[in-house]
Amino acid sequence: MPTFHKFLTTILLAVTYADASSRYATHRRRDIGPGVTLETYHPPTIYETYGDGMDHPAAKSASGSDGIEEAAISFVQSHLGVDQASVSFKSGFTGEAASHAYVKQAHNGIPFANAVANVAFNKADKVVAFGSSFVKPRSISGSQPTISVSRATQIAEEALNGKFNEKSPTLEYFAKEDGTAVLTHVIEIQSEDTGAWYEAFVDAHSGELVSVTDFVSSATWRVVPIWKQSILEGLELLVDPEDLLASPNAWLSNSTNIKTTSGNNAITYIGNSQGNVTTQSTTNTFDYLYNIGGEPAASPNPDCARVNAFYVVNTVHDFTYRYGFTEPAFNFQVNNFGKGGSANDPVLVQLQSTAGTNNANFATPPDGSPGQLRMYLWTYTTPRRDSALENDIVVHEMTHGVTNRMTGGGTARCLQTTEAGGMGEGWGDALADWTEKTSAAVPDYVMGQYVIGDAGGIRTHPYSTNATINPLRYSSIAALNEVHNIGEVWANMLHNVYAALVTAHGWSATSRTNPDGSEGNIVWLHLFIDALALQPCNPTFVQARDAWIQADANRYGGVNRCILWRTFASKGLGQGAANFRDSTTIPADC
Ligand SMILES: *[C@@H]1O[C@H](CO)[C@@H](O)[C@H](O)[C@H]1NC(C)=O
Ligand SMILES: *[C@@H]1O[C@H](CO)[C@@H](O)[C@H](O)[C@H]1NC(C)=O
Ligand SMILES: *[C@@H]1O[C@H](CO)[C@@H](O)[C@H](O)[C@H]1NC(C)=O
Ligand SMILES: [Ca+2]
Ligand SMILES: [Zn+2]
Repeated sequence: MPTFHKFLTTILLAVTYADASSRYATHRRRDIGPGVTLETYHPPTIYETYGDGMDHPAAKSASGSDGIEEAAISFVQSHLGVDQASVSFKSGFTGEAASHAYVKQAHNGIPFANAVANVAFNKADKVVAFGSSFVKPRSISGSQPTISVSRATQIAEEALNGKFNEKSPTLEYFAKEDGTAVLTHVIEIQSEDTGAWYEAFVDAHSGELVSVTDFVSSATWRVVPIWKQSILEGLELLVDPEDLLASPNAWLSNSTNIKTTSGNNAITYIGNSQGNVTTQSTTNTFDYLYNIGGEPAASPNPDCARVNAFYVVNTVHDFTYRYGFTEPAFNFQVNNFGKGGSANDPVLVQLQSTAGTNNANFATPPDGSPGQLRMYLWTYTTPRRDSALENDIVVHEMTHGVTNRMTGGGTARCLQTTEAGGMGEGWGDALADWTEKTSAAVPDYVMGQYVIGDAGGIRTHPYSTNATINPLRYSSIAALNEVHNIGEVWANMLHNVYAALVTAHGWSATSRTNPDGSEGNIVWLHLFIDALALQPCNPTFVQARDAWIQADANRYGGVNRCILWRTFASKGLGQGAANFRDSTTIPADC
């Protein structure tokens, strides 16, 4: 289907980040599948209000339903200077204070999908408001389709990765951004897998997917985006950040109209009550600012903290899901949607816990029992700082859940030794490091700068490809006995593996939702997740290295084998490494 693929490539390229904000009123960009983005168009809307009201051509009585229809059509005709056949009545009703009519633009008796108008009349039968997105197309395509509904259905199913839901398709015109109007087959497509539910507009002459309506409404979150480290880099308002393949019912519970920071993957609350959540009874907009000069417990900070932690934990759920931390792989969800694994184990995210200070922890019980993430306040600064606003801390903690569940088959018993527990700390830092990349560059990475109020962060060294800046090697472990310090050795190795893979294969900006690319950052996370399930219970560094190399053999036929050996060996974890004695040896064929 050359037309289709060419089209999707074009719409992907046509969207540039820079001009996005000026297009919010007329455009919407949607990720509709792995690596596929569709930008939909809605003609500009004019809106006029008239206070006490304006007379209109059919000023008889707009209150009966026939009256509204006639009055609205004649008003639109005269106000916009269009003929009667261009206006088709859709619906209307009379309320306590006004009567409302909704019309559509039409051509040859076929309505337009995205060129509509609404007229309101007051009790004195005067027009009080008029909104319109009617268009004056420079060309209109023929009103007899030349592409069949069944062909259009195939195109829509393939593009949206779902199935036609048997709702009768309709024929409607669609006003395009280039000033033309095209005839479209309108077909509903749903996906059981992702929960997606779209209306697809397929050009009935060219077969092009022109637009979609997305019926799944989700939510808006003001958060520290996952690619930023902390609140110091600023909050942003994100719309629909969830990945519906990983979270089919989105992040919020669907059982009630009252939405809270409680959903299928996580419950985020403050204090000792799981009911102490942030609640939105009217809209799905979780929009709270943060006052950095105020204490974490002073409004609006608790709400912002709950929303950000909820967002980060769900985001980690979603992208690790894409790479294999799924229901049968022992993940954390209330409802497993019949996909295997043990259910009823969301992550309970407790913020501002008074059980401690200057730390955070994650308790991972076996699959089927909820994980417990506890975040404490940090007291190095005045006011104190809440680690819920430092994404790397939240990601680090969530990674404990991922690694404890995936190593050894969901028993949560297999990262208990000092060496394995040390790597447990390292994986968390390494995954936080991964989430914050915004280009192929691999700058030094410093954990925990915000909570401690110090650019040096909470570890002994930055993670770095420069051995002067981070001299840690496999043999360094011999002098270390604390899991976080041991973890730094592992995280720095993984930082260097990441750099080597990105150097070899490039970098993908869509790695969190598209695990199918060949870029180095995608390869790195696949090997990271795959190796967890491959490695033995309570692995050593040597065994964990072997699991990465085996993961590469399984997934990529071993194409990265020498890159992995060279990088691990550069840190002393070469072929002869044992008992914290370095080896820089690599296989002879590397
Ligand atoms: C709502 O959620 C429940 C359980 O979480 C699920 O069984 C049900 O299918 C969901 N309903 C919809 C419409 O998504
Ligand atoms: C609930 O959260 C608020 C902050 O929104 C906090 O002040 C209060 O102490 C919490 N209640 C309990 C019972 O922990
Ligand atoms: C490594 O870091 C040291 C110390 O900051 C610096 O002098 C050196 O130029 C760096 N090497 C490279 C290759 O960047
Ligand atoms: Ca589970
Ligand atoms: Zn930790």
